[in-house]
Amino acid sequence: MVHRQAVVEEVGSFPMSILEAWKRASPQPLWLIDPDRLSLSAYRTAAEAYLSAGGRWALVGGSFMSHAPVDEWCVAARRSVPLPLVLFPGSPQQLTESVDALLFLFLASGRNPHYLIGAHVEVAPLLYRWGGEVIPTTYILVGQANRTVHYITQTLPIPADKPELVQATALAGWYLGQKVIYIDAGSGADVSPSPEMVRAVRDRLSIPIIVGGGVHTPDVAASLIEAGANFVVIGTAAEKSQFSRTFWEEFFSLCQS
Ligand code: 1GP
Repeated sequence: MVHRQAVVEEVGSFPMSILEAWKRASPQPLWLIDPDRLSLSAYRTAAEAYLSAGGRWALVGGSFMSHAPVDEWCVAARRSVPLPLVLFPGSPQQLTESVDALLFLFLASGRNPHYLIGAHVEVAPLLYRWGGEVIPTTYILVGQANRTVHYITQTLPIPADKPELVQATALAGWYLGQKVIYIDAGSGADVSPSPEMVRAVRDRLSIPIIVGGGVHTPDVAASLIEAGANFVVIGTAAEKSQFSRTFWEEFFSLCQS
């Protein structure tokens, strides 16, 4: 079998992967969809509001899902709106071929072998057969150890006052060949990752930095972008806004000013 090269976007006559597009994109908010919390009937309106405000990609996934089968959800979502979806998988059970790319998460802040190599070996043959774009991502949990992701992964986050540890962890991921850094305070966190953490990583690395968890306002998102983030992930706050177009317009205008 020939392993397909993922091609999801074209600029001129040059095909471009999502990772390449991310490297060139201006810093911006990035919507995280939890299929457990967004019905397919509500998805179309929500996605159109995001696209019209300037959204170009969305993450899909979550550390724990009990209702929506991710595969069915993504198949139907892609038929409904042409918004590229990037899987942010909480477990191998969330794998689906109906996405445009997948974050291959290396949970570098933790010391649980399952999230450092175990799950990766389980899914590698499936990814090979799929042949889509796999984005090696150093995933760093920070802040207070009170989120679902800590319980599910049985790992401790890096304390909020240790940007130098976040920096060292990101560097380790980069030396291991990973292409993106994701600093996450966990969905619904009271406090987002700090600009100091982002700055510490940006001081050392030029690869895309995604930051999320507890970003509730455009001001916080703008401060993270100012510190060097390429993407600020917004999940819970978008849900609370009922995915309104004004909500996204405010985020995009402050993040891109
Ligand atoms: C969690 O970074 C994401 O993994 C988004 O978090 O739901 O708090 O926006 P929120």
